[in-house]
Amino acid sequence: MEGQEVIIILSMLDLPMLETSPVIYTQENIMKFNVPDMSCGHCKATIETAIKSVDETAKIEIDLASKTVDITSAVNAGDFAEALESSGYPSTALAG
Ligand SMILES: [Cu+2]
Repeated sequence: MEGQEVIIILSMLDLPMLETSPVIYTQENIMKFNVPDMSCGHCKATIETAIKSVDETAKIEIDLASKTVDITSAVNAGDFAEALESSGYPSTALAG
């Protein structure tokens, strides 16, 4: 009797989690950063490596002329900003 009750309670808890977790964790956002110290292809490679260390599947677009980095990922912008900073490239988040 007690064992059956535990199984019923667990299955009630599991169902909503299975339905909601894919929605929460696969939501991707496009984040824009200004990286003022980025000036050449070597900087670009270092920045790409830093971003990939946070999210291997992130989509990255780097424009050296405007010193902007666009990242498409489900990971928070703050995590990328931290990785950029620790690889020597402080950044500012840009709107849109
Ligand atoms: Cu450089």
